[in-house]
Amino acid sequence: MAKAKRLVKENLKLVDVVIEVLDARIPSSSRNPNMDELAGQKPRLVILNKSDLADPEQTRLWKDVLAKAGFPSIAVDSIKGNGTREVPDHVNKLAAPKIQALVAVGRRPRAPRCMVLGIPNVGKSFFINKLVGQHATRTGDKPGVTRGQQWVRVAGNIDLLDTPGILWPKLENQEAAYRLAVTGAIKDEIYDLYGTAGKLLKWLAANYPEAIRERFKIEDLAAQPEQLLEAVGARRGFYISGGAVDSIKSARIVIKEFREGKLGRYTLDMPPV
Ligand SMILES: Nc1nc2c(ncn2[C@@H]2O[C@H](COP(=O)(O)OP(=O)(O)OP(=O)(O)O)[C@@H](O)[C@H]2O)c(=O)[nH]1
Ligand SMILES: [Mg+2]
Repeated sequence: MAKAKRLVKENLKLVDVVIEVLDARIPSSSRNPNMDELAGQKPRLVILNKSDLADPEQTRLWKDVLAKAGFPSIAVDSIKGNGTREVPDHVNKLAAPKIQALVAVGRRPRAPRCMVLGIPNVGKSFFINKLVGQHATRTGDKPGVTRGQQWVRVAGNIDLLDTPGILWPKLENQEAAYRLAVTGAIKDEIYDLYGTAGKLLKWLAANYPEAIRERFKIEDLAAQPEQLLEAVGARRGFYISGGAVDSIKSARIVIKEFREGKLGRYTLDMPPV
């Protein structure tokens, strides 16, 4: 982890703009706590990725919150490519002062350089691929920058360091850890699947009763998480030998369908008011 952080720090020295990829469903929980320290004073563009899975109204509110904090942001769907076309304009604008400063000391203007940062599974690779597209030219190692780094010239004349920097989320905060688990940012082996799915069902039952009533046909939405999971299993016909409901299988299905957006579009981190 220390090595990864050092690598990110080294790479950050090479760029003019940091592109911070967040999960639009959890813009706060998917943020690396060291981001401000790491990115320092570099201009930053925030990507609210997987916006196709988030509540559009909440995404709009998050964009306002971020703007007030000084960070321009774009809601992106890196699968379909929605939003990625806006990236070059933002980057060019953010890098302009730096490029102008270079010109002012007699250097030639150059393409802005940027790097993509984010915690695991927020969609950095998908985002980079969409940005790079098919028309990108690999500009190879830049002399005088560093050895072994691949730069890619992407549409809109910006240079992208094509290795995304992986950062780590904050897992000490239990609520954030739960949200990271639900959205798939932390490995399935290291969290309590049953507890997480139960909590999610309970939250949906309390806040979006129609969604789960329709999808899972659960009658008693006020029931405990264990009973909600059992109801899902019974409904879907998940039984183990002996006739008991396979609630672990229910849990797995609930998480899977949530992540695929089959239960609807939800934002788990509410924007601060
Ligand atoms: N619905 C949806 N899914 C996305 C989007 N972007 C990425 N994904 C999915 O999210 C998963 C992770 O995407 P990656 O691009 O591999 O994520 P990453 O940040 O590069 O992950 P690491 O390399 O592990 O750090 C993949 O299964 C993608 O299909 C998006 O905008 N919308
Ligand atoms: Mg990746």
